Amino acid sequence: MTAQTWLQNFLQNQGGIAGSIHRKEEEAELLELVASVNLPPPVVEKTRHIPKGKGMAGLAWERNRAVSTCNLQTDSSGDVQPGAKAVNAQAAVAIPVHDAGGRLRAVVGIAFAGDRDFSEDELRALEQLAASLPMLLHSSGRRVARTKLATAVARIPLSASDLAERLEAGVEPLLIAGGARHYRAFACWSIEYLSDICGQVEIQFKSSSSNAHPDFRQPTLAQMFARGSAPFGEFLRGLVSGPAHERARRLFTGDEQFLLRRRRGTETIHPELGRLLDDVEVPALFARERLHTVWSWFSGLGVRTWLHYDNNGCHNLNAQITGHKRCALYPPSELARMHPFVLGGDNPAHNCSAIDVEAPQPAFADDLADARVWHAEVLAGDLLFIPAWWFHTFEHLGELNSNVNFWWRPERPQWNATAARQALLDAASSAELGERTPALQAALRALDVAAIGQPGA
Ligand SMILES: O=C(O)CCC(=O)C(=O)O
Ligand SMILES: [Fe+2]
Repeated sequence: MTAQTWLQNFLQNQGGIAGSIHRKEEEAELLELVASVNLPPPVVEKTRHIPKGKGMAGLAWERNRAVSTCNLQTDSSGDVQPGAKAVNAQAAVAIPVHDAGGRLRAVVGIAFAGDRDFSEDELRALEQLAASLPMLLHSSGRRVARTKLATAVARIPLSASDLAERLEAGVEPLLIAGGARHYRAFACWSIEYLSDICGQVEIQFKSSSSNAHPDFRQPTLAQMFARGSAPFGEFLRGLVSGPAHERARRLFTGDEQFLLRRRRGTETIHPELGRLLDDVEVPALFARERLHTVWSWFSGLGVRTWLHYDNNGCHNLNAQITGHKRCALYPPSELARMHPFVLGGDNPAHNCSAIDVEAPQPAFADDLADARVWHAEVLAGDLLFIPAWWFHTFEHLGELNSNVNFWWRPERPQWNATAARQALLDAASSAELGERTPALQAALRALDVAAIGQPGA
């Protein structure tokens, strides 16, 4: 079980509506956020690291006992940080969690709907319940190593002097804070505006049986890759109306309709949706000749894009125009732990992982938890840089999420496990292999399995 799952269960059992886990390393001077439920992004940002004595969690550490408030919104004790008001809840408790040796290991936060006073007995009961957590965080050396591997993607300004070089090098993801705020799209994209300019355009969109896109939870390829069609304006209105689970079932991406493509020096702009390009700007962070493809993305609350790498070998700048997304990114060296669908298998989406990150299958859960991961909260106006070959998956958290992303070919293509494996796939698909006999399928599969390698090798 991960800390996130533990927290979800804890909230459910205690009737909490929002919560957090901050971990404390043995010698650390700060608490570090390792799991959260229903915290608005600015609160996540502000509470990523908490010093002793600051806010309810910092005070729970300092006082070594649970700290509670009857109402976060109206608290006047001084124990609650003003920023905590952004959490949509009232009563709250910060619970210190100790290991068997009595050392503080974590602080668990839980918030409830409505005012509530907590008796000493209730607080002790919560402490006892929360005490099952340190086993998760520190039950073995392996777990300790595992939870240390999460990195917050660095937020940097568009004006950072060496930005273009850092992107070209593609060593790690970056969040260019406010890097798309100057786009006209940032100021004016709304359902009304988009419907005015492109509302009649007939589009196709992904139509999932769940919130996952593609929906690899389904048994057949037809269900995994199902599509619907509608005029663009009608599609957009559907994203923000109707029951919550319905809103997450639809996703429009450039798979359905690209905005711009540049191939061998010639740019092709989509005759109808290409109009959207007038409201954005191709980033000046790479040479225009290197531009490969521009896509737009539109979705409602709750969509999950499945864990995958972009198989075009391009660097990617993804501009968040409206809404916001939470993203996890895994470096190409983690290929084996990502368990991509193998060549010669039933699933043709070879750049996608077999892992359902929202409910990891037992066979994959340890590898997913062991993989080094970068996390980013992408807010409207931000530009997220996804280096070539990095795996990524997004949770869509705004009411209307709209993005435009720009892929360009790196000047010096990188060679890593994922790039090498994709080269094998590309060679296999361009080779004239004739009819694929079972023996040939098995051989291709063996090659791909060898290229993917073993976790941790
Ligand atoms: O926005 C998303 O959910 C996915 C974005 C993505 O996969 C990409 O930009 O390559
Ligand atoms: Fe992608």
